[in-house]
Amino acid sequence: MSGLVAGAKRALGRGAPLDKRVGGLEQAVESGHGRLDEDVVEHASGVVERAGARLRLSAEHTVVALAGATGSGKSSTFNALTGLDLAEVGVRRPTTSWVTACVWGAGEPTALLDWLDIPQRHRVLRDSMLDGKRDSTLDGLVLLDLPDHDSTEVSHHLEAHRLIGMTDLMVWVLDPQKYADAAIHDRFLKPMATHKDVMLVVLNHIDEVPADRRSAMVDDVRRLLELDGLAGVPVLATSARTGEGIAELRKAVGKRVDDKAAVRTRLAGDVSDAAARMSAHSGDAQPRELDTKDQRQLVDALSGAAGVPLVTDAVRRATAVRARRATGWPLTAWLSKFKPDPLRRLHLDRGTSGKDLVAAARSSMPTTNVVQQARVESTVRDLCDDISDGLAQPWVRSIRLASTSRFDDLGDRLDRVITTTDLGVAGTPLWCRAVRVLQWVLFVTAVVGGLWLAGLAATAYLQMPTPGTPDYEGFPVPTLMLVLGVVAGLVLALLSRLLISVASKSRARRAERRLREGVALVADELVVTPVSGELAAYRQTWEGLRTARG
Ligand SMILES: Nc1nc2c(ncn2[C@@H]2O[C@H](COP(=O)(O)OP(=O)(O)OP(=O)(O)O)[C@@H](O)[C@H]2O)c(=O)[nH]1
Ligand SMILES: [Mg+2]
Repeated sequence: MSGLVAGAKRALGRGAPLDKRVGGLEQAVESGHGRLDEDVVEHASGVVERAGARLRLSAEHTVVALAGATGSGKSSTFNALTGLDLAEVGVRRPTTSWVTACVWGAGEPTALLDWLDIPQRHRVLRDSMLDGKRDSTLDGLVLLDLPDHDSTEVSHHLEAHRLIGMTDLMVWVLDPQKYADAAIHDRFLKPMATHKDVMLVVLNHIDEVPADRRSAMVDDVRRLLELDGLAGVPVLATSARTGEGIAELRKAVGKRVDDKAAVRTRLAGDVSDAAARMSAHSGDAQPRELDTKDQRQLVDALSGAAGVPLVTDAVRRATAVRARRATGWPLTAWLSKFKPDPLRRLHLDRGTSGKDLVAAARSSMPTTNVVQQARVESTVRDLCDDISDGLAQPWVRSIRLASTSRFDDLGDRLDRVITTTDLGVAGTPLWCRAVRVLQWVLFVTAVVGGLWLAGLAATAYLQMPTPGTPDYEGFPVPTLMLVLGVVAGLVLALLSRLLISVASKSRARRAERRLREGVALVADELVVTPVSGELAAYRQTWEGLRTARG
């Protein structure tokens, strides 16, 4: 496999293109912001920013940093690789305070060096120092001599740390005395486990190690690296003083510079790292949505709390009372006038209420009821518990927060639904009016029949000649009128009762439907939308992190 192909494969990480992975991480940062731990999001956001910036800068250059403890020989190795005596090598420790950059190849990658924040006076163009004797094998290399990371000088490790975060390839310079120091392994090498493809390790000062112990020491370095999760990272034994191993190091660096994959591989490692950190915090449970069953349950509970069943029942009873009054036998209908109207009692007897009715309804509706309010809260809490089951704590918290954020408005808004919804109870049904006309016709017939009979009785009582009474099929007409008028009226009243029961139930259902629609709108605005917003943010984060992980 050619170096180029291998490099390209490494750059692609586990398959997804790097730009897409950075985009995924950016999406996760955006949706996780304010919801997940600030440090974790901040770290990922830094990676997105850095990756974006580095990808816009020169892809022709590979930034390689020499990092390590003070005295390990970074500056000496820098000089050995450049073939120039550029970096200050000192006896007094720490020596290097400022980073120096040496660029191989024609021209200075100014934007890249600016981005790395390397001062002008610390930039060296190697070709310009060699009087035209160009060595093109390392063209594109930007070699950095870093200050030590274990310094007593805080500014040194800040600078080293900053640049370690920005370079494409890291060469860790160890020395025989300090190569096993826990400080470097715990603070620097272990956290770099995802970056082993962009790392080289150098065991310098090898000339100071007796020849028979050298390979055992290199093996020991490898063993420690394996424990750090860095198995496979090349380890080279060098002596910056005698030049031993420097040619091999130059070759190893040159190969990485040549295949130009380090930039993307390093960034892919950063993205993987940040995505893994965020995933550990954000969790990996499947995203979910509020389904219609959840929403129905919520509307049920809110309707109950708002008093919808109470109002619905009042609508049913009021319709029945009014219809009975309209269709009953005129005598009993008149008597039922004295029965109270359930809707009027709830101040909901009109379609839409005036101000006074709103005020009255507020005091009479049960939303102020502590038990109902508790029911609403526990339903919303149960809904949240259900929906966030299996999600990581930050999301459980954000969903709960979102679901209760508008609780204060809930009571008022539900009250408004009850008092402003047109319940559709104005006027009695048309058929009732027809029945009423018929009832009156029958009533008048009975009365006329009754009066007629009374007249006949009176003339008979007064021994006056009785006028002839017409008959129908052998039955006297006034008797028929009285009996049929009363009987038909009562039968009609009874039949109407059946119809009333159906009609009042249907009106109650219509009122309930309208009220529930109103409650559903409130539930949607105050609970469903905020909770769905959090669930959508979780999905965005989850999907973004999946893309970022590649
Ligand atoms: N014997 C031997 N001495 C070396 C080797 N490399 C560096 N030295 C010496 O070790 C001392 C420190 O070397 P530097 O190159 O300044 O080390 P450094 O890592 O840059 O140190 P800081 O800049 O302080 O972080 C100097 O006296 C070098 O001459 C080596 O391979 N063998
Ligand atoms: Mg130095």
